[in-house]
Amino acid sequence: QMKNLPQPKSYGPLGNLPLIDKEKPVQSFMKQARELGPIYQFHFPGRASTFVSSAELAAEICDETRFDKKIGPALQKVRAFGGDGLFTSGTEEPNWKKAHNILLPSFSQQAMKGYHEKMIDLASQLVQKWARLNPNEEIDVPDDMTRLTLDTIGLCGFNYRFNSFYREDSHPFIEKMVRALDESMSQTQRLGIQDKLMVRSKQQFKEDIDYMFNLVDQLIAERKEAGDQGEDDLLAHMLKGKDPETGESLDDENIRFQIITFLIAGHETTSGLLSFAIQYLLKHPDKLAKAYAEVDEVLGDATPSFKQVKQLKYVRMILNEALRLWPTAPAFSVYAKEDTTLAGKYEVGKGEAFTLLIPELHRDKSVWGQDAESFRPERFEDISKIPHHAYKPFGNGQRACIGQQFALHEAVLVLGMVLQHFELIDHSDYQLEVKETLTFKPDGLTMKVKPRRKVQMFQAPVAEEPEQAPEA
Ligand code: FDE
Repeated sequence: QMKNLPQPKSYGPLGNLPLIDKEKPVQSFMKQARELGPIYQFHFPGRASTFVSSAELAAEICDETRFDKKIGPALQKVRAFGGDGLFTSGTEEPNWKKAHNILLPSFSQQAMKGYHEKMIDLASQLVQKWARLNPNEEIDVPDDMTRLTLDTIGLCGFNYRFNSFYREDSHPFIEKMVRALDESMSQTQRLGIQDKLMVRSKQQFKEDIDYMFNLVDQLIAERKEAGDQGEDDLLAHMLKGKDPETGESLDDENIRFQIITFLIAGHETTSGLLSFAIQYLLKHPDKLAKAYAEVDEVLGDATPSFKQVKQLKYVRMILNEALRLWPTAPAFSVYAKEDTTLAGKYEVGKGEAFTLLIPELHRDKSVWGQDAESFRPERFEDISKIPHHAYKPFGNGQRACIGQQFALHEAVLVLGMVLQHFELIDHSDYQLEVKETLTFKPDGLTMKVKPRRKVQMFQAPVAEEPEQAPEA
């Protein structure tokens, strides 16, 4: 392992563990980066992690000829339910490449056109819900965004309706999934012996995973039973698709892992993204005004078309900037494929791993400027000016987010429709607190809204049609 790297204060056999806020591990690592610099080592009992956070070092570890994605301890735990699905499999595992090849066409621009109408379906459920609130009612922003994004990936991916807007509480799948993610995060921070004693948590973990498996297996079974009805969703592609390289298709167990992966990856992160964007708009009335102007000009009263979503440039810039300050998937890890040198000065042995702290990279003043901490969507006016390895909210290279276009199309469409219909009100003078469940969310963010225009609903005819005289 690398020597002579900065390290925080050590506590005997516990190493640096006591420095972690258990509820906010990534934010604890971010804090250490600010004190220790762009590369440092953090010691857990029995293992160490090396964190990097500058644009210079990010460019190095994003070189795919020398580094590849590492399934670190946290992702290892998530494998209990993500298995060898896309997110939690190593690049060298046969199912990674196979699934990657089979699923890539499901995320092309062409495929987005097919999802557009379904995305509108769910976005209108959100708009209608908010339009029917009484003036004094509060909106729990992350809650409603989670309803929306879960339902969207459910419908676009598997033609399944979670119908989250018709439930008081979240769908049971969410409760179990959040608890399972939480447990995998906690397991990585417990000492071996502590972890063995957590019998109840382990039992719960198993029950939660069983529930997820059952729901998903049922979905697969129902689709198989119904036979091919010409669906053009992820599930259809998984069941029918063949890897052009090997001619093989995915087996049932792997399809189960992929579905769970897409349900998790496809909604937590996008829901956080929309929530952070709203948080920043509540705090920046000038940017909000600019966004209203764009939405009114591009959309007017119309339901957004696919093309109009592409024209909402400023809304997209707002989302890019929210992802810069709070990338909702905040870190990823790589390992060295061979012995190598980092930035000309750090000797790295084969197999050694690095974790990139994306929010710190996104605040590197040497590339983002002195105002790196402020919310300024205008930075994204000209994407070509953003240094290539300074912005990684969707990860890197072949292991980057396959759902990027999906998430952005959905988020632009939803934020566009929200701004089209509502004035956003920061009724409680919200102060940002970031909650972690492997992903980031603004904790406890609520707002109130006032309608800006009439929301389309069923409308009673103004007067009865006069009876028509029978034709002669
Ligand atoms: C992926 C991803 C990533 C990378 C990670 C690592 O490297 O480890 C990241 C960073 C991300 N992703 C991010 C994000 C953000 C957002 C908003 C999102 N994301 C969204 C989404 C949606 C969907 C559906 C998704 N997403 C999905 C996904 C997947 C499947 C993956 C894996 C890929 C591979 O192949 O590896 C990802 N994602 Fe994401």
